[in-house]
Amino acid sequence: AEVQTVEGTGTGHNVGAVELDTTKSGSTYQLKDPERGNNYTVDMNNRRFGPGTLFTDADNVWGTGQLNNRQTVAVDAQYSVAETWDYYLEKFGRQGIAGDGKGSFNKVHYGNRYNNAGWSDTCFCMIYGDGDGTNYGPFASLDVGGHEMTHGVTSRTAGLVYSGESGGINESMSDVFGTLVEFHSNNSEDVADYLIGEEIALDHTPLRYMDDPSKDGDSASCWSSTVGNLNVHYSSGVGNHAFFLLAVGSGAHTINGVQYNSPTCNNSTVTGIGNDKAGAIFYKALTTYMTSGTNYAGARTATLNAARDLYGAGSTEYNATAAAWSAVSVA
Ligand code: ASN
Ligand code: ZN
Ligand code: CA
Repeated sequence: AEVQTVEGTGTGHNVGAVELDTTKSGSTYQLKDPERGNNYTVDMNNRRFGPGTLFTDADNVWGTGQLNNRQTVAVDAQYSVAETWDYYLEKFGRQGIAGDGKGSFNKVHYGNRYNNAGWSDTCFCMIYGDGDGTNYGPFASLDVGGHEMTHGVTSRTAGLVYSGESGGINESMSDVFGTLVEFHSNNSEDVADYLIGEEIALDHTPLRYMDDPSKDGDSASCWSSTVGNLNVHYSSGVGNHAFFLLAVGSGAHTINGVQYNSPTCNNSTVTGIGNDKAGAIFYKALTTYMTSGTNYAGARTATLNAARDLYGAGSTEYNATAAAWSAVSVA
């Protein structure tokens, strides 16, 4: 059958009404994006194994916003992949996760009441559970999608090993770029913040807080010699806190109606340089200077090298990068 790109529309659970680029094959539409490496979404039909079924539709209007429609969370997942693709392309000229123009795919309705999302290097794909319905709803949302795709970017670049301090930095990179995707998307339903996973818990309690990671009760806001012993989703706090300080700055800030209060570990005051510059420094560090075994001291050096390349040694941006790491006890 003749195949062409067409403009579809959809309504997700978290992202509301959005436009989607889809594929027309014969008289049927497929949830597959030819503008972005043929990213596509399949329904796992609540199984954990097997290929799933590509979402298709008769009128190219996808989902209803209601969870009794199986397409609804597929819209959230497909949209978050498109937004992540566009973020990396527009900011850094990166064509997809591997930088080769090839898309990935989403497995939604993965498992039964499954409380997680994830990236797999093996399938070059993402899984999204529906949540248990008691504490969590479906996991497909902008920051989670950006987080999971960034695991793919990290795997294809620095290759940060997923344990110890390098594992915490790996997790932090996913939180940083998931957050920057959320800001770049400027979606009216999923308002951008420096919180991670605020859309997925039924009571909207975030999984993580970048301004002061220890607010979750488990994460580290400041580096210590034992931080690498924590779960990587908690040792990430040091990197998340450094990024918040670099982008926004220390102390109290209200952004998009959300209040933050970011302490420093050394009683310093840090002045932020904004999301775009902080993101550029972290991206260049991740893709140019970090390696599989980079620890937090190495992350400081990598971001300073990136800041020097982008803005010059001794620039405001370079000095802010140094100040942000010092403020989380990475000297
Ligand atoms: N959603 C989790 C993450 O991406 C899955 C995991 O534990 N790796 O971090
Ligand atoms: Zn992760
Ligand atoms: Ca968020």
